[in-house]
Amino acid sequence: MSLPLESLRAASDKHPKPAHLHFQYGTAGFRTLGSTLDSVTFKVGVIAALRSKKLDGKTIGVMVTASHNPEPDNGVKLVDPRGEMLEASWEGYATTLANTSSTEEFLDALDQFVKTLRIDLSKPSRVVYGRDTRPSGPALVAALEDGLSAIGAEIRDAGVTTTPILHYLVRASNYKGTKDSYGEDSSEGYYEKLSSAFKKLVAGKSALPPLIVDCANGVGAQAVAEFSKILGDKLKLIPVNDDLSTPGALNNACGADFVKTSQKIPPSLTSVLKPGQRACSLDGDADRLIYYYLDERGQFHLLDGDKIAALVAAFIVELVKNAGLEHEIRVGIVQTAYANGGSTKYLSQRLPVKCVATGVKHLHHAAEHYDIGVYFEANGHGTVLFSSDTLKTLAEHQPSTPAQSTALGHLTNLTQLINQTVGDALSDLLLVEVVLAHKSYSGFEWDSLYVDLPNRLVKVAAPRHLFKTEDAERRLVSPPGLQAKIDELVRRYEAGRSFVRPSGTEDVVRVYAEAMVRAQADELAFRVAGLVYDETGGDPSQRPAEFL
Ligand code: G16
Repeated sequence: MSLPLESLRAASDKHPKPAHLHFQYGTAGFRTLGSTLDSVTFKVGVIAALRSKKLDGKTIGVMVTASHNPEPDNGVKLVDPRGEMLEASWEGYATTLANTSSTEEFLDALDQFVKTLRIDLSKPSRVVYGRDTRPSGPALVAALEDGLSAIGAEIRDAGVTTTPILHYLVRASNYKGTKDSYGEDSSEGYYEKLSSAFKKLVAGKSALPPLIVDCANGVGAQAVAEFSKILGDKLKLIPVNDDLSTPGALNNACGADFVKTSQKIPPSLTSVLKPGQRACSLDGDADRLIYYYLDERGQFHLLDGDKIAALVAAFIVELVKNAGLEHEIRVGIVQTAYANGGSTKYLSQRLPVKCVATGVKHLHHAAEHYDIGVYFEANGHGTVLFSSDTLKTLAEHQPSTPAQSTALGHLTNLTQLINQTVGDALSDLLLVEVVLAHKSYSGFEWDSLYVDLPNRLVKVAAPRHLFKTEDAERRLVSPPGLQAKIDELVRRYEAGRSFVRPSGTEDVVRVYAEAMVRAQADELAFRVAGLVYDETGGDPSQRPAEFL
């Protein structure tokens, strides 16, 4: 069987590539201005179908989202059969195909690609896709559908949904009716699975105080509304920033990225959040979660991905021990260079900790090496993975005391509560609430697990292709000489640490710095940003004032 060249040609002609643009499958798929992504999304439809054929007709996912990015951005990423990110080698193929400049070049490259990878075109192809609430979404989904129909894929439209639900649907549909079943293959199945595990985990605990949820004016608002219906009094969620109709509202002065980066509450919460009350923010596609609270003096306290990892890991370690399984099950942590030095110190005194490059895909794969792998990026993106051996151990373990039996029950319910396909803000929220209920912690006690070093994240508008890193992105290898200048600067600050890396989702270079006191962390970040700016030939008259 050969490629349906005529239908592919006709469809491709409708989706020409903008001549001047280069596309790159980055940290989380293709991501740039939504108005430029028509040709890429069409081609992703074709690639998704070929990936499915290559994997013997397994369902592949496609999500149209730009997550935390501003509303005019959009993006498209592929989801592999177990609900994980696309296998790394295919990222390069996707980039090559996305940059073919004409229909003929695209068809030639496709033909080559099919031959090189020995894709059996007679196999079926199945693709499920969804999108977030961005205005550019419907047109991009139409382009995606053109690609899918040109190659004859079986399609399923999951509509406007969160990224984690799309990942869930991919896995649930591929493992339906098998011993690895992931739950009922529908969004209702997702809500039901998580809610039912949550209810079991908090049974007998005193009612949790209501939780304010900043939905970033994105699709997470939908998921919060659904969970509220099912959970009722078990957990009262108070949605804010749940406006899905005002243009420009998405991620604007709200959401997880705003809170983490600006280290303050969204202005819209000023009159809502009372001292001591805990609140959280999702991002635009609900795969990140950040908590926070104001103390009695009105001072802001951030409970970010590092704090979530510490809270959750300590709870799981305690349950493993109480279940009598501390010799069978090894818990480990995965972080990135953005992890606060305070958290790394705290965690590595208790557990094995590994540092990997930014991007959930890197953390996910590293976490798979542990029996239970807890991975979180500081930005609130993460989850917990239970290996198949661990699931077997939990299923077969014979507890010898009632306390062991209770702990074992909790661990088993956690395997159902946690969406193990990818970071999931709603699943993580329920997980955090379970731990807070069990430990009787308020935000204050949680925050007291360890002290964060003051830190600052700065974006520099510099040509990011000039920046290459090593050592899990902690050091620059290019531009040459810049790392030595950063090292020189860092030495002057107590507990100073700083690194520079090109973003994989925005056209910027990111600078992170931390130090013993706030003013020094800010100064170090801005000085390193200044070095980056100067190094890349920024116009001195345009140099941002804060880059000293
Ligand atoms: C994506 C990735 C995350 C990553 C973030 C920022 O998040 O899934 O793993 O931390 O981008 O990446 P970068 O610093 O390379 O721009 P999201 O929530 O935007 O999908």
